[in-house]
Amino acid sequence: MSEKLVVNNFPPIFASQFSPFGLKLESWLRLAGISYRNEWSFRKLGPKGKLPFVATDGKVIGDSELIIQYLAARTGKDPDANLNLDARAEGLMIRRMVEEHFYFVILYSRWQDEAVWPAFSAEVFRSVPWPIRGLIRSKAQKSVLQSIFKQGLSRHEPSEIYGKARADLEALSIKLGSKPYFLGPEPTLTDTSVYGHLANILYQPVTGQLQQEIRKFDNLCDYCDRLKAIWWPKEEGAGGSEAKFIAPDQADVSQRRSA
Ligand SMILES: N[C@@H](CCC(=O)N[C@@H](CS)C(=O)NCC(=O)O)C(=O)O
Repeated sequence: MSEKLVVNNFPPIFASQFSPFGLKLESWLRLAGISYRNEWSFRKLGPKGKLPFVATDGKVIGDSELIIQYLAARTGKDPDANLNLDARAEGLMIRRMVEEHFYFVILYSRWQDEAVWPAFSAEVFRSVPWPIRGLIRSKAQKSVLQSIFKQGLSRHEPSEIYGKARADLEALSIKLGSKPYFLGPEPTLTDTSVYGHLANILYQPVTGQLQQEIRKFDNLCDYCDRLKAIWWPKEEGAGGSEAKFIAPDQADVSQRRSA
């Protein structure tokens, strides 16, 4: 890549990248050892109308999975390179469950559950000028609530919604067992996805039922602590709070050291 990768994400809150997909992408970049710099915005929603997206090689690419596929091929840095077909299939199924189902429980727990929403929204919209803060906040909430309703999750009772989350977590806990990572002795793409979603809630200072559900699974909590210590050792939250991360194998390190 000719120029440093630019990662567009939401501004961090609670010292964390609060988009699970954004945290997945940044964690993967650290796992792969690819340098990047962040640009944070609520408004720049990328080529697919979503965050995260990246700009590199004169291209703008949206969707964490497509971005990662592109970068792995482009740089030859692919933590999944040695996985066999069975492990790849298992990883895909785990990511699909976490990203296409558990993610909606995260949305529900933050944007609809009254035990979390007031404190969560106060933090998310803190940087919006106060005369328009209320309007932006309710517009954003309306849009998220519509997406959870259209997906179907919020048509259930709260007890059913958190019951579904518990089932996802139990499945993850069983699959992880006593292994350090989901697919083997080293972390892979799938771990960045699971971490991006679980750590986002586990280390969030606003507690709520979803966090309590995660806390019931010791091996998942230990797993998040383990990955946080590798990828985000200095962060107070789940990670993604630094404006800049320079991979150790990049030339800029020498400039930083001599600065
Ligand atoms: N499949 C996408 C999902 C990205 C996604 O849903 N991003 C959310 C934030 S976590 C977003 O941009 N939402 C804004 C919107 O839908 O308007 C990925 O892997 O990047």
